[in-house]
Amino acid sequence: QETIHLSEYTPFGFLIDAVHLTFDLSPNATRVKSRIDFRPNPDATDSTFFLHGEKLTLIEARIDGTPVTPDITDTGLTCTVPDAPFTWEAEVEIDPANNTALEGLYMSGGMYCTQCEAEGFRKITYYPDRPDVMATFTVRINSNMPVLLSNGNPAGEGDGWAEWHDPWPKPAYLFALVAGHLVNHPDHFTTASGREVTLNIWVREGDAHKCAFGMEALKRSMTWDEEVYGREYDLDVFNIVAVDDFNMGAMENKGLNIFNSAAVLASPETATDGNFERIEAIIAHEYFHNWTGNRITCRDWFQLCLKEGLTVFRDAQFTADMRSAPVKRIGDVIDLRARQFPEDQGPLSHPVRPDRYQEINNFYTATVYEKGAEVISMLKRLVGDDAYKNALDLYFDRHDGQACTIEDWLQVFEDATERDLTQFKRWYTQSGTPHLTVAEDWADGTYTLTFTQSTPPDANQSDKLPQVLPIAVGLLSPNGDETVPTTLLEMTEATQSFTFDGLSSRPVPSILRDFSAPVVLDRESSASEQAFLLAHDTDPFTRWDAGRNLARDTLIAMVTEGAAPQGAYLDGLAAVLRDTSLDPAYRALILALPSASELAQALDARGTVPDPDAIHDAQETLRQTLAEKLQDALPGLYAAHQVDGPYSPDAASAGHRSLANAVLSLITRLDSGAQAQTQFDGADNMTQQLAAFGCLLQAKRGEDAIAAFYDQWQADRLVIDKWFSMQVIFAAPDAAASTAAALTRHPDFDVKNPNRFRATLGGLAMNHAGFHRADGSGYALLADWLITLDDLNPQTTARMCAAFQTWARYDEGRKAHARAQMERILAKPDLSRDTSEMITRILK
Ligand code: B3K
Ligand code: ZN
Repeated sequence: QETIHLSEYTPFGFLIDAVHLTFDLSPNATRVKSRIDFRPNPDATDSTFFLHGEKLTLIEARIDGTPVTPDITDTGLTCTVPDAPFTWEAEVEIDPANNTALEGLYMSGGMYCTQCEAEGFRKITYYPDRPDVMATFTVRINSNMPVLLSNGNPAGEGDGWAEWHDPWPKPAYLFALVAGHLVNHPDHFTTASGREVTLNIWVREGDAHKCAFGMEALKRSMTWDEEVYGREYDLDVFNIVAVDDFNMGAMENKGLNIFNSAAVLASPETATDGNFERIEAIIAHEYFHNWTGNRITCRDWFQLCLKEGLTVFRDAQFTADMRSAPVKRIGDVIDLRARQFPEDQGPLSHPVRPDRYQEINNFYTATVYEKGAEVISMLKRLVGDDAYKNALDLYFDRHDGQACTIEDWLQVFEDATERDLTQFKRWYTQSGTPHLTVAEDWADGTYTLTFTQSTPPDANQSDKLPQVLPIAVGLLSPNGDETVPTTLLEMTEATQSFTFDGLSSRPVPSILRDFSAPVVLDRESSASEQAFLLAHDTDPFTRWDAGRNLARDTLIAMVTEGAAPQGAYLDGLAAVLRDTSLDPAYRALILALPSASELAQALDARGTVPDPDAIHDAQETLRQTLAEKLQDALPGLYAAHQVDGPYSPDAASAGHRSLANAVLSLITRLDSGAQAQTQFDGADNMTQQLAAFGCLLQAKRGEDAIAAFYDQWQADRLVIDKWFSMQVIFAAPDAAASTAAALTRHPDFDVKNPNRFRATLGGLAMNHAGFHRADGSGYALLADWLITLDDLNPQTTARMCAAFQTWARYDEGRKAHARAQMERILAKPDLSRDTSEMITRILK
């Protein structure tokens, strides 16, 4: 396999003035005609005329009207061209109906749609398919489909055709085309400077009632980007299309965002509070890309975090503003620890800006996205809000219309703040999660914190250098008052001390407030101190984290020493639950236990081989103990947080439901599911129905609910995805693989639909003790299906290989099973580049 290196970047030998495309759509034989005006690039040294192209049948090619015969390989063509401006014309034929990889032009449920990022455009026509080649596109679509869409503004339409023109130069990865029998949910928006924008969400006829929330979220996003970043929309129309078969959440194509239907469609009956929140965030994310991604794009794919880290950071700010900032922050940290930490600390570790890849689709990772966003959050914390705003204004000003690098981005901050960011840049180039240890000293009213940072070596760097760490700290006095409010310490050395003078008593430190840096805080602290912070900390994040640490430590003691659940944790939790001054959503977060994989990671970090069954048992025991301990309070809490009236997905209502449903899950351990059955039978929204469904499955009395749920929702693909995943996620460890296997034989299982595949096999990977079954049955089932899917859809196959990334932390027996299954995958004939790269890296 060929490895591509960041250090080998060279500019393309030609610039493009304009691209004209004509599509004659037909399921098995779509013709694509291109007319592209090239001219030599004065900044380039290599003038080879190479156009990417894959799975294309070339019908004819011309240069300045004269037929030419290019040299064609599997990856593209080369051709001799004039040393002066010239016009390239080509006609190719492609087969969208058989495109199961869902990359390039493909069909989903009878409609045509595209996915070009990162390198899908080369499956549509011959083109320099790289993000630093930007051009204006004019697109004509010939088809008898009633709705014909592409990027930019409408430029004419008639019977069987439509034309679109996008005035903003863009790379090919932002190209999109849609043609289908669609209905629209229309609206409009007036920008701050008075541009009238037509908004549409396009869906299949039966989904028209699921668009209203997405549209409101879009308008909120447009307003927010004007108010907070001063960024206006720049076309006359903004279209969103919902597609059932899609490899990821959504795609920010210029003026024509294409969404996985699961990431845009929502109604109270069919979508949960969590779905609504996620939809709002994804709509915002894709919309925000219009500036951070589209107007300013990436020079090459190594710079992916330039647009993704920044846009994730922006969508997190948006959600924090729309909803509860602490709840959003805690949710993001849970996600970071669950997805990014294992990646950064395992065989798939790579820098936020990787420096090599075989298949770029394998680098749309939690590290690039979520750690990339953490890096921007740290930068903002270090320079301050005003300087951040000035830097962003300068960034938009200086680089509008360009394809940029991380160096450009950091230069903007250096120029706007006069800070030297040489050391900070390591966050982009050095992989791994720093571990931070803390020593304390107290003498004569002076309290000293000494931090030591270290990052374990990995395949990317054998010697890790100290990072710049913004460490937000507050100090509490023993009576619970805050004596030193949040202070930002800037750590740059491997070991560094910070002192606080004039204190009357030895304080209790609250360290890493708001999770100010993406590190592992290895601080030995007593249960009583954690309980103190859980009771008194003024920072919502560290307060929650104190509870989390207590839960983790008690679970670890249960697993390793057979200890009983710790009183400090149970008492602390009971107090939080009763504290009605706290936001219900926040209380629900404190009630949740660390996940099994987080515990496995914590055990591994302590040098103990994690036993998935023991972890599962400890979690079950702790939940049962909690339920019994809180027995008297539970019915009252459940009743107090029922939300009356018609369903609304707002954060406050959702918070009440999330607390009530966390309580319901405890009640289920005491009443064997009686209350859950009542809630399931009477639910008028999916949040309530699904929570009750989960309780019934957990109580092993789900049979009737499984049948009833299916009967009710069999016509709704998105709800049936939930039906598939819930049964696997809630299966007992010894039944998870067989449940998943049985579901793959269900008539509604569709290997070609990524949502259904992920619901079933991804559900298995989420069932920790079920996937990591000692007999290897979980690994074997996943491997069977990855081998089947690889021929059809390499991207989704490769992404799901990550389920194996933690394999080396388990015992020899499990390791042998995992290795054997990965070797079986590697041995599959014609294994895709995507899957081969993933498994090879994981096995290293
Ligand atoms: N930019 C797309 C992701 C494309 C993934 C290609 N494998 C969605 C997003 O991040 O907004
Ligand atoms: Zn993105």
